[in-house]
Formats: sequence, structure tokens, C-alpha cells
Amino acid sequence: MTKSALQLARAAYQPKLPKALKGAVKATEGAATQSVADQEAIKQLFPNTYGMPLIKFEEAAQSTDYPAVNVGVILSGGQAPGGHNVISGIFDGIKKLNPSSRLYGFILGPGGLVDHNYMELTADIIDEYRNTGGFDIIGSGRTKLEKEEQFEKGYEILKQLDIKALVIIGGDDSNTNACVLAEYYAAKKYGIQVIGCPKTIDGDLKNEMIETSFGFDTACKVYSEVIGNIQRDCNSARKYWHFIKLMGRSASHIALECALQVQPNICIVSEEVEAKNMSLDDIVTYIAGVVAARATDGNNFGTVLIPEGLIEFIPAMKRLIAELNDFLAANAKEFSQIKKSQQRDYIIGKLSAENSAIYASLPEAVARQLTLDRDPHGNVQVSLIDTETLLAEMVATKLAAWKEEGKFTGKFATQHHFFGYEGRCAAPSNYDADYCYSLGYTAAFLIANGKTGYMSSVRNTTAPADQWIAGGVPITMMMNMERRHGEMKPVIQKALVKLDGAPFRAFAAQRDRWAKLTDYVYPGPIQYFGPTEVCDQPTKTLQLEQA
Ligand code: FBP
Repeated sequence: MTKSALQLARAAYQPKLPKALKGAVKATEGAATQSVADQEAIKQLFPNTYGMPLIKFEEAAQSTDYPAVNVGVILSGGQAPGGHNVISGIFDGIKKLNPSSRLYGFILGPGGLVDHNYMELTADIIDEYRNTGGFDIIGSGRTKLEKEEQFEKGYEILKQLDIKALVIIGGDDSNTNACVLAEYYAAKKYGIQVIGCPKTIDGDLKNEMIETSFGFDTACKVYSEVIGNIQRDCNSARKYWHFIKLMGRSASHIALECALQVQPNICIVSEEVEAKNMSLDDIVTYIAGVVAARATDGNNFGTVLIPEGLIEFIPAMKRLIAELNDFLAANAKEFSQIKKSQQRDYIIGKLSAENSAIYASLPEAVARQLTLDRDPHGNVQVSLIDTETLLAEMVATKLAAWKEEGKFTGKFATQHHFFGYEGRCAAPSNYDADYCYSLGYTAAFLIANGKTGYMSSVRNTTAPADQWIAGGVPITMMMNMERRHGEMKPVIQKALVKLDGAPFRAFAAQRDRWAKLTDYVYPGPIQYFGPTEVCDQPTKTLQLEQA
């Protein structure tokens, strides 16, 4: 494999570890835990893994002898910077505990376990991937591990390879499934431990015990670099409004973090839109108002950050999408026989009066996206909707009307961007490189201590790595019951942006100033070598939350 100069230098980087994991380690147990809600229901569904104590690793006076263990690892869902370091942390951790331990990777996600598609990860292979971005060491996939026959197929290969523990690196859904698998293997007394690791650039897998999901730090820094560059371009040419959509699925953490880093003129936060019951027109009016106000100062340029999931948080759009989902599911055949050119009118004629009016007001392309693109569960794939174009077009229409009325005298030319895939496989920042390696190393210790149904946890990460606190959190502790596909299911509670949280409050306190002034910040590219204040800063979100 040909390597860049940075890759070569970066391969030699030794990720930092919490002090407690460097020498001899002992596990201390806290009090019994409870799920965040629906305790009785969760307890009944997880009789073997409910109520377990929190685990904290501490320095021990003398080291323990551990038997060799074979461990399997799976990368699940969307890529996030640092996945390779989780794997190298697991590898180094199990080898430290017993050099005869072995690590197997299941190929292309949970499907690899079910289909018995695997490879042994030896020292040579691991060394090729240390501190690199991507999940390409074994690949990732989105197969859901949820059926008993999948668990049994998995058990066959785990038994054959004498694997005693499986680490699932994933987001909230994958870790929910890890917990269900841990419970299943415990109930069957198969002797296989299952440990989860918190991954997702979206930043929505976090709670009291999990400070952040890995990858959020690096991805936000990459997007902020590029937005910063765009803002400098924007402030140089002074002729475009840039509409920038940012990945993140439902939650607006990425958009909010980027806003805190770059100080754009506008950032929409989906959770606020929902809380204030805003309509699409309210959002458009707000943006147009800022554009018009800047125009009076002669500033016909600016930046607008838009979270990927916005559409689903606009209450009226949410109702429209829900009715469309039901209608199309029930009338799929009839709809498929309608000529493309007549589909829009057909839908307008079938929906309730309120939803029909909203649907009719949407631009042609967006209306089509809402009816055509469904995921395997029958839901609209919101990330495929060009919200940035939709908003820019609607703002242009509103400004044209205001111009007629003499309320807008400026110019309005737009550029559109969508940043998502650009950041998911970036070389992990020092924060993610260290955090991920520590998460993997912690997972090795959870395995050595016989734990199952736990998520690897590393906390206090705004302090120097030496002071980080490593341990394990029972996954059942993060669960509640939610309606999924018409049934109540136990799931890890998703963390959306809290409107009373410090990051949102910091943003809300400054946004009017950022709207009017041009006070852009240009973060520049991630730095891997250099002064610690340049290289090792955690996200603003984490700093504000932990302050
Ligand atoms: P995960 O939740 O699996 O980590 O995925 C994150 C994400 O990048 C979302 O931000 C985005 O909506 C989605 O994946 C895109 O999915 P895909 O990779 O299948 O295009």
C-alpha cells in the first residue's frame, strides 16, 4: 500500500491512555444500576443483564494472570474516524493481558458474523491501520442483528473459532442489538461475552456515563475547516449566500458544533424548530429576514448551516411524511401504476386537506423525493432530500416578493453544499485517536473481567488523557421502551440537542450578533503535531457540557 508522508508519520503516533490502564489494573464495582426509564419492562426483557453495577478500572498494586482469550470484533453502521484505533486498542489490550490471545474481525459488519465471513487480525495487519481513518480494515455494514436464527448462526462460528467475547462497535441501534445478543447468550449459558463501543459521527449516543461517541470530534473538525474556508471565500467575493447541509441524521449536534466553531450567519437547529412548532415558512422567513437585514448594511453574502434531519422536525412536515408513509404503504401497487408526470396530482388528491396543501406548496423535486425514496422499513430517506436547495429556493421566492413590496433592496445569489461523507473517514484527530484506543483497551479489560452486556466507557476527556476515567456501563442502564414499526421495543435512548444545555445556550446567546456582523472564525485543518492548544482541543460541545 502506498502511503502519504502524513500517514507514515502518523503510524508512529502512540495514542495516550488513562493512567489507570497503563500498569496493573483492578476493577471496582459501583452500586446496582437501573434503566433510564421503563424499569419494569426492561428488567423483564433482560433478566440476566439488568441492574449490573458500573465498573471503574483503577491502578492495582500487583498484576493478575489472565488466560489467553479469542475475541471477535464487528464494525457496524456508518464510518466514524477512529474505528481502527478501537481495534488496535482491543488488540494491544488482550495481548498485554496474555500474549497468546487472538483477535478475529468479522467482515462487512454484523452480516460477517451471520455469514461466517471473518479474518484473523494479526500484528502486521493491525500495524498497517494504526491512527488511520476509515473502517476498511474489515469493512462495515448495516445488517441488523435481531433474530434468534442470526444469534445462533453467530454462535456456530464463535464456537468454531473458540471466541469467548465479541466487541460490537456501533451507534445506538447496534449497541441495542449488542445488548439483546449479550442477554441471549447469557440466557443460553453459551459462555460468550458481548461488549459495545460508542461510535457515530452524529454525536447522539451519549448520556451521563458516555461523554461522546467517537468520530464526532474529527468529523466536526473536518466540516468546520471546510465551512471556514467557504466563509473566507464568501467574505472575499461578497456575492454569495452559501446554504450548507450537514450530516447527522436526526440530531443537530454536528450543525451546532460547527456553528460554535465557525460563527456562521445562520444555523438552524431542528430540535428548536420542533419545540417552537415552526413551519417551513417560519424558517424561510427567518432566513430571508437575516438576508434582508445584512443587505441593508451592503452585505449580500453569508452562510446558513442546515442539519440533515431538519425536514422531519418541522411538525407540519412530520405529519405530512407520516401520512405519506401510511398511504404509500397501503397503496404501493396503485401508486406504482400512476404515470410519473401524474404522481404529484394523484398524491395531492389523496391526502388530507392540511397535508395536501403543504405537499402542493413544495418544489417539484422535493415532492418527488418524498414519494419515491423509501428505505427498507418504508420510511422517507431524509438525507436524500436536498433541504439546502429547498430552503435556498424558498428564500429566493420570498425575497422576490419582498423586493416588489420594497422590503428588500439587495442581491441574493446562492451556492449549495452537503458535507457528510467527506468527514467520516478522516484520519482521527488526536482526541479521537486517544479516545478510541482507550475505548478499545477498556473493552479488553471488561472482557478479562468476565463482563457482558457492558459498553466501554472513557470519561473526563476534557482533562489530559492521564486523568481519563475508564470503565464499563451496563447497556440496559441506557435503555427505555419506544415504539418502532408499530411495536414497543427496548432501545438505547437517543440524545438529541438539549435546548437548555450549555452548547445550545452558548449558540443562542450569540446568534443575533453573528447574523448581523461578519464575525467568521476560520478553524483551519486538523493538526496532528504541534502545540497542545492547537492539536488536542476537544469539541466545543464537550467543553461546554463539561464546564
Ligand atoms: P451511524 O448512525 O450508523 O453512525 O451513521 C451515521 C450517518 O453518517 C448519518 O449521519 C447519515 O444520515 C447516515 O450515516 C448515512 O448513511 P449511509 O452511510 O448508509 O449513506
